[in-house]
Amino acid sequence: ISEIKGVIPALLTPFTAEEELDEKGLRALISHLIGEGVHGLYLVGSTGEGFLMSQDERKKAVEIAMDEVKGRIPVIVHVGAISTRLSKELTVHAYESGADAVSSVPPFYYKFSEEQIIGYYRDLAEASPLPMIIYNIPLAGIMGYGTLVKLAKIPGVKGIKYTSTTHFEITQLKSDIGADFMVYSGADEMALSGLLAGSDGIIGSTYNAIPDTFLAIYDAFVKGDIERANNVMKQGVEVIMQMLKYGSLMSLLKAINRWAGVPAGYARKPFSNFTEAEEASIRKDFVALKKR
Ligand code: NAY
Repeated sequence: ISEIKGVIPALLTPFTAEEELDEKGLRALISHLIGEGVHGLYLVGSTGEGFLMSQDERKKAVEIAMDEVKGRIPVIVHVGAISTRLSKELTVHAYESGADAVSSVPPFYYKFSEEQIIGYYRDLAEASPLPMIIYNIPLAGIMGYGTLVKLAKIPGVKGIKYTSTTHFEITQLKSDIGADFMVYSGADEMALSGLLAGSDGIIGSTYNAIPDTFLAIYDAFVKGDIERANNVMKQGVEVIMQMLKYGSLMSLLKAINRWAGVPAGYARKPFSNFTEAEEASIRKDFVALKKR
């Protein structure tokens, strides 16, 4: 798992305007991002609208992606579902499809106990030889530090995608669990902070649209040029804050790709897509932002 590091887009899943999984779009987006130089991909997570897809669609998206990537960069597959049984099926499928790691949010909605959550991860870790990356994100209910430490000690659990802003816990995890426990920082607007706290990589939604920004931050960080990293981060924060204004991030990230000639499609309902007039006006906002 130590080779999975750097800038890792939480890949969008392109759907057609009729909401069908868009194989051509998915392939085009992947080949575009690999061309931009990203270091890995995180499939069917929150950004990938995984929870809006059927089991079969999730599997199909993974198969298409693995075929398009062809081993060029590592792939992490998000296998989270509320039911252990469903998540295990996706885990085994990810393994058989050649993924490099799996990742999962904790089971949510029913307020499962800590014991049940630990049992969930243990079952998934045992379901395949793949390293499991736990996924702490407010959308599924943030797990406390004590729980994270217990989870990190489960055999097969090799890392965490840390999508919370309390970055001192990244530093703590690295010293409490060990330097080889992989940490991926998931708050795009805090990418540099995450790296400074000790993260091995950064996984995020906006990397689908502005991978160059994060590749520049990562490159400067690795070379020790923190001033340059910080300057690029500042510009990135401005763009991300603009992106969050329209209330439908996945639709926006897909639209930005379409404007650049990458057919990333549309988001699935209940997410809303923009009308042509809305897109034209949003596009102007971004052109204005670029000129500043
Ligand atoms: C995933 O699984 O798709 C992610 O990694 C998504 C992480 C995102 N966090 C949330 C809460 O949605 O990329 C971030 C987020 O969109 C970004 O930081 C902008 O706020």
